[in-house]
Order: sequence, then structure tokens, then C-alpha cells
Amino acid sequence: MSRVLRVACAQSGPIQKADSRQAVVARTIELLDQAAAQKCGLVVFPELALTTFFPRWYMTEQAEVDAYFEREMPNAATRPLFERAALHRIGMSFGYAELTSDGRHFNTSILVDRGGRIVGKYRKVHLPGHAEFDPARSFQHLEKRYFEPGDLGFPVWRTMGGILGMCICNDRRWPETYRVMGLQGVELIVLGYNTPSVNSQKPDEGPEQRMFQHRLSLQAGAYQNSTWVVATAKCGVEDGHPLFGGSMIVNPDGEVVAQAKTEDDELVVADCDLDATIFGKRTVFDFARHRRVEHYGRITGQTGTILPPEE
Ligand code: CDT
Repeated sequence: MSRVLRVACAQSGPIQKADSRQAVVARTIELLDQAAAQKCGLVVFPELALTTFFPRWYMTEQAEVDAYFEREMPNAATRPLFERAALHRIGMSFGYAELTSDGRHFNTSILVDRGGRIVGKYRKVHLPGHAEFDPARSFQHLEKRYFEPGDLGFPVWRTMGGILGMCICNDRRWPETYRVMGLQGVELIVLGYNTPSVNSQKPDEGPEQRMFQHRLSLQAGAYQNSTWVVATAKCGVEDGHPLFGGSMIVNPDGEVVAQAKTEDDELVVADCDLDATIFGKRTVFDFARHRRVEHYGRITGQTGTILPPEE
């Protein structure tokens, strides 16, 4: 039986501070309808898909912060999206800011099956940026202020005919992210991201270099774990702050098979043959045959760099 899953990145153009959840959800439904028309089986929306990328703003009032968070999922604003996805029999994944009933804040994404049921939840592990205001920066990335690190690890789920996993934005730059899922046989990793087009501390690092690093991370993760990687941007200029596009689908050989052309709402579609993961998993990246865990202790035993002793 063929295991081809037609997947769409549902890239999102900018969401301004003033945009309502209802207006954003209406845009996601429009993309979902387009994906249904193209017979997609899975649609991947970005990180924090329902709001502007609010961690760029320094806020001191918790009520102002919490206004960007969802207390339940689905909720009144997102239920129409769940209902439309179930109507189309399309699976989906999207990110949102999660506020739990006991007051914890996470940068979360979910996996929803074709019946509209949430089958997987992931909470972002690698939170970039800072917790405190820095007057020296023109803008900040305050994820460490507004979220706590995810507490669910990197699980994978059997759904939609394959083994699927999730990560979020900055996670894609860390080889550990892919490898932990690779060790569970992952066949398709979905992720969303909000990446500023410029580096506030390194003005000569332009969008080209940042795009190169983005592609490099996705392609290496896919190849080294013989998995599909589907990465979806929220992009364009949000209240004066540019985010880059570059949504793409990477095959298990590490090749980009489809890529966004705009920095706006756009679908990027590819047929992902999940059986194409088998060859790499049985040969170069047959972990059981080739890994040498006796030499990998530092990977889990330390976080920062420990330099060799001075001569
Ligand atoms: N959202 C997110 O994780 N963005 C980061 C920006 C890092 S710059 C502090 C990223 O890795 O793309």
C-alpha cells in the first residue's frame, strides 16, 4: 500500500497586533480550503499561528501578556478551523501560546487528525532570547520571559499512516531535536517558525545568511535522520518588524522539494512518500548498527562547553 501523504505548508503572512483571532482564523480556513482543493492530507501552520509574534514586545503587565494565550484548545475562536478541517478530512498542525489551568505558559503546537481530534501536543524546548529588557537592542526576542521550557520531550505519534513528530522554530537549529525523534523512527517532522529577517546584534548578517542557516538546519536534520521535514513560516512585516519566509518541504535525502515564493499567505505542497525514509534508515543511518553511544555521554551530561586544560 502506498504511503504518500500530500502535505501543505500553510505559510502565513504578517499578523499585526491589532488583528483579531477571528480574522486570523478566517485566513487559516481560507488556506485550509485551498489545501482541500489540492487534495492534501495534512496542513502545517506556523508557530504562534493565531497572533502576532508577541515575544518581540517587552511587557510588564501579566494581563497584557495573557491576552496572547489560549486557555483551552479548541476554543471559541479556533473551533471553526477544527470543524472545517474535520469536514475536509484533513489533518493539521499549528502553534499557539498555551496557558494551562494551573497557570503555566508554553509555546505549544498540536497535531490534529483527520477527524478533528488532537492526537499530539508538543511544547517548545529550546526557547531563544532573553527574559529581561535590554535597552541596547532595537528589538528583543523575549521568549524566555513569557514561556517556560517544554516539559513533554520530543514524542512521536502514529497517525495519518506514518510516524509524525513536531518541534518549533529555534528547535530546528539543534541536532538533538531531530535525533531524539529519529531514535523513535520518525518519518515526518512538522514545525512552524517566526524568524526575524535581521540580527539585532549583527547588522551584517542579512536575510540571505539567515535563510542559508535555516535551510542548512532543516536539510541536515532531514538527511541525518532520514525523515521528511515540513517547515512553515509566519513572515512579512509585523508592525514594522520583518520576519523571513522560506517555508519548505525537505525529503529524507536532505533535498528541498518545494519552497515558498512569497512572504505572504501561501500554500507550499509536496507529495511526501513516507516509504522514502526506509532506505536511509536501513543503511547509512541504521542507528542500531552504527551509533556509538559510549562516546556520546557529553551530549546529555553537560550543557555548556568545557574547554581542554590550558597547556
Ligand atoms: N521563534 C523563534 O524561535 N525564533 C528564533 C529566532 C532566534 S533570534 C533570537 C529562530 O531560531 O528562528
